Amino acid sequence: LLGAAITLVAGVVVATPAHAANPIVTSIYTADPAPLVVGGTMYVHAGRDEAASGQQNFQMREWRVLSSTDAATWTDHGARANVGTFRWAGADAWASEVEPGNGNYYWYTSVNGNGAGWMDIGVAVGDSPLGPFTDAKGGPLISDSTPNSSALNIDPTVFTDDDGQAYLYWGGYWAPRAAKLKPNMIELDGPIVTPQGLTNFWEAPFLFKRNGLYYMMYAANDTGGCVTSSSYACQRYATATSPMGPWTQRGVVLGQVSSTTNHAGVAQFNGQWYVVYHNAQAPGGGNFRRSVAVDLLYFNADGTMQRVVQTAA
Ligand code: FUB
Repeated sequence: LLGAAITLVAGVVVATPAHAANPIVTSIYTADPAPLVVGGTMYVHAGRDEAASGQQNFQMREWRVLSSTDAATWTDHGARANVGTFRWAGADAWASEVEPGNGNYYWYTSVNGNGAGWMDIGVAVGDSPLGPFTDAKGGPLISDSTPNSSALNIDPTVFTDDDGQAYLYWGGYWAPRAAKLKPNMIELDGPIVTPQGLTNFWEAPFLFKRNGLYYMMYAANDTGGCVTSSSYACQRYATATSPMGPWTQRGVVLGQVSSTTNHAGVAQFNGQWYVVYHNAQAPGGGNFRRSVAVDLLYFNADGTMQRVVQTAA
């Protein structure tokens, strides 16, 4: 465990920010983490990988909540939503993210609609980051039949700007999508658009703002040399002066991880920036038995991001 350390360097007391021994949970496999800071707690909403050893496809039926008050010691609060939360869904509790709004917490999820095609995006609502959560709409927010939504409808990220306007990004397999949300957080406000500038976008967008600049991290199935084979992805990032873009490509922030998929989120917590992502490092882990990890994230003075140093412990 790496807690906050105090070191004496040349007579100056230097506090090393806390971060976790990675992976942060090893009793189960966890994936697709999305961090959310509320007060003095960092929550991580994540899926659970239930694939058997050697199984070569995802088996995911629930979303769990992890939390920490120091980014070093983590509590697993168990499953707080699952495929059954959505009566219209049947399988595949893929990537998700929770966003506050209207005094509630909205859990945007990738889930496979029953007979409705491939993947949809659902939204559940609860009155705390831990829930309990119930279906907020009674049907998908984004479905295969949503006009102009020919992207794979996975991996929602929601960001609420300082003026209260919320933005939804999602998508997979080369096709990012974006739309505004109405104040009720469960309906689109305006058209679905294809944001420009997200080079080599594959999946897993994560939108946040720092010092007035918008940042989009995403998994890139990359031709630019950041992965050893096209089975893997790295996390690229882009910046924009508007939450709908256009986006300017800035480079790689998180290189290839030990799982083929690469899914990450960012949060500022107790004055330190963190990246939360998954890999295959837990005992018995693999591409379909992934584990959440937390590492420190640093920005340069010009707002660019330093490449993350992945730690194992
Ligand atoms: O966990 C299932 C899918 O794998 C997610 O939706 C993607 O982001 C990738 O991590």
